[in-house]
Amino acid sequence: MADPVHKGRDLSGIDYAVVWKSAADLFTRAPDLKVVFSGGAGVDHVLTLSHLPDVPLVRFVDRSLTTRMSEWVVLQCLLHLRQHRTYEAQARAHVWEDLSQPEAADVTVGVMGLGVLGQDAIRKLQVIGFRTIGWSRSVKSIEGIETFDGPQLDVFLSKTDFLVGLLPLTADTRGIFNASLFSKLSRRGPLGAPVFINGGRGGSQIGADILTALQDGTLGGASLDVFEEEPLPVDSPFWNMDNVYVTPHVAASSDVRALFAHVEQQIERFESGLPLQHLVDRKAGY
Ligand code: NDP
Ligand code: OXD
Repeated sequence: MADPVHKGRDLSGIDYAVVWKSAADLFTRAPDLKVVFSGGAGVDHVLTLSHLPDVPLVRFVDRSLTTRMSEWVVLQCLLHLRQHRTYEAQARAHVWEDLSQPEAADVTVGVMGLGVLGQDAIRKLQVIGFRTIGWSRSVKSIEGIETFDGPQLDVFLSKTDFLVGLLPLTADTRGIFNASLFSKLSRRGPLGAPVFINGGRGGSQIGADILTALQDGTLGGASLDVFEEEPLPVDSPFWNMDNVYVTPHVAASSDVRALFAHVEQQIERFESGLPLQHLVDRKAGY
C-alpha cells in the first residue's frame, strides 16, 4: 500500500498492508486488514504506529539484506583491524610507515543479537578468521558459535575486543550501549582498546556516552550506521572523528522488489492456510 498515493482515501476492504513510515491515520482508514507487513527487518517504529490493528505482523527477512549486513559488519571489522584510517591519513601526508599488524584470529568479535543478521555475520567473520562469540536474550545452542544469554552479559563483554550491535530496538535494548557497558569490554585486544560497531538501531545507543568513551580511550574506535537522531545532525562530532566511521543507515537497505516477493510469498502461504513466517512477538517487541 503506497501511502502517498492513497492519502486520505477510505481503504475499507483492503486485506494487507506493507508499512514503514506510514501516515498516522492509515490504520483508521483500513479497518479490514488481515496481516500487516513491515517494510524492514526492524519493527520498532511499526509497533508504535497509532491504531496498529491486532492482526499478525510479519517482518522482512531476506537473503540479500542479510548478506549485505554481513558485508558491512565484516568491512567495519577489517577497517579497524587494518587501522585503515591511520594509513589513509599517512597516505595523505605522504608518510611511508608500517604499523603493528595483528591478524583477525587475534581479535574476538562479540555480536549482540544472535538472530538472522547476527548469526550470518558471525559465520562470515569466522571465514575471515576472527574469533567470535554471541549474546542473545534466550539460551542458544548454535553449532560453531560460543553463545551467552541475557544474565551472562558481563562475561560476554569481558571477552569482547570488537563489539557488534545487531539488536532490535525494544524496551529492554533501549540505551543498552552506554558508558557502563563500554567500560566492561576487554582491553586485552591487539589494538589496545575495544571497538564498537552498531548496525542495529540508534535508540539502543547513548551517543554522548560513545563520544566520551572515544575521547577518554575507553573505546579505540567506532563504526556507526544508526543514530538516536537520523539523519545525523550536520554538527554532530561523529562526522569529523578520525576513529569513527559513519554510514547513513545503509548497512542493509530493504530492496523493494525483494520485499514485495517476500510479501507475495507470505500472502500465498496465508491464503492457503499455511502459517506465516517471521512473525513479530509484540510482547517481546521484535
Ligand atoms: P532477529 O529478530 O532475527 O534477531 C534479534 C536478536 O536480538 C535475537 O537473537 C534476540 O534474542 C536478540 N535480542 C532481542 N532482545 C534482546 C535482549 N533484550 N537481550 C538480548 N538479546 C536480545 O533480528 P535480525 O537479526 O533480523 O535484525 C536485528 C535488527 O537489525 C533489526 O531489528 C533492525 O533493528 C536492525 N537492522 C538494521 C539495518 C540497517 O540497515 N542498519 C537493516 C536491517 C535490520 P533471541 O534470539 O533470544 O530472541
Ligand atoms: C531495517 C532497516 O530494519 O533498514 O530493515 O533498518
